[in-house]
Amino acid sequence: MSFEAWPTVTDTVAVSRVRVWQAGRYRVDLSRPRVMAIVNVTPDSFWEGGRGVDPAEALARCRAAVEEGADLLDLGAESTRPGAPPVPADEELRRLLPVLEGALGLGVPVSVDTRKAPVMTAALAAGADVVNDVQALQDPGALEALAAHPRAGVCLMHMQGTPQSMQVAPAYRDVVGEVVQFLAERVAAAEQAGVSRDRLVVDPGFGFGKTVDHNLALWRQLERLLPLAQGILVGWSRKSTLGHLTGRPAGDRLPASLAAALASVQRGARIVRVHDVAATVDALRVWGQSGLIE
Ligand code: HH2
Repeated sequence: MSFEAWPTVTDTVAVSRVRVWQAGRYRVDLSRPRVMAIVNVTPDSFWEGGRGVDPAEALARCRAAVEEGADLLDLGAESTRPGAPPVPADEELRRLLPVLEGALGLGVPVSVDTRKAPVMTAALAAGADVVNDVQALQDPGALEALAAHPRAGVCLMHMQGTPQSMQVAPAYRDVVGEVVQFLAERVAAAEQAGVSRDRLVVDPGFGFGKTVDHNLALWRQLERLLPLAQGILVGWSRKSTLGHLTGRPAGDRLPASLAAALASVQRGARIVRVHDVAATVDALRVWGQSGLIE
């Protein structure tokens, strides 16, 4: 990559103008990067370090993440790894609700990572602050579920296909253009349904129906998502593209994940979704002192 292709300090400062994200009980200032802790309440997430269905143990992971400096918690009760079997809504809620109830008392916004409208409805009724949807509120009833909660935040993510099929043969004519257009359409659909833009962040969906080259093309033009919503969220943590780049298994991808988080923030992302909170908080704290974003 040529030197000119890297963002300049001026570019990065320009994207840091205060944008506030309405996230349920909280208004999150996205002028500085935020760490979203992944707390999976699943038996089968792609990285074993992020799994476990025991509610007390999942809540302990939530507490630890907040102590380590997480700005948000993201609870997921259905794995979306390639080939993962779908989980029925009642089973997803059975895993999720006890953990959600406890997590809501920890002093940070709590997000629920789900694709299903009935799960969104129940989670929002129980007090969830944010819905993080890897299929961008396309489930019938999902837009209405969010419209019924006028302060809840939403992450709209791009995915090609479904988790069962997405990595079989991902194909695009113009991956960046198509992802930007899809997310712009989903933002418009949300606004039309009554979900205002100050509630929305967008995510290119690294690893969701994308080859390594597709992921890298999206990463290198991440700034193109900036005009769409209040902020950009990215999830690189321990994903297989990082394994492809380093030759390492998921358990050994922490350094790669930290580099990806920092570079994503420099490219304009303001929420990084991670398994390793303490390490990411430290990395961002030191990196921020370089003056790159403030
Ligand atoms: N990645 C995963 C799940 N949810 N949500 C957003 N917005 N962005 C992501 O990149 C993203 C996501 C997959 O990671 P993980 O939750 O660790 O694994 P699994 O789906 O296997 O539980």
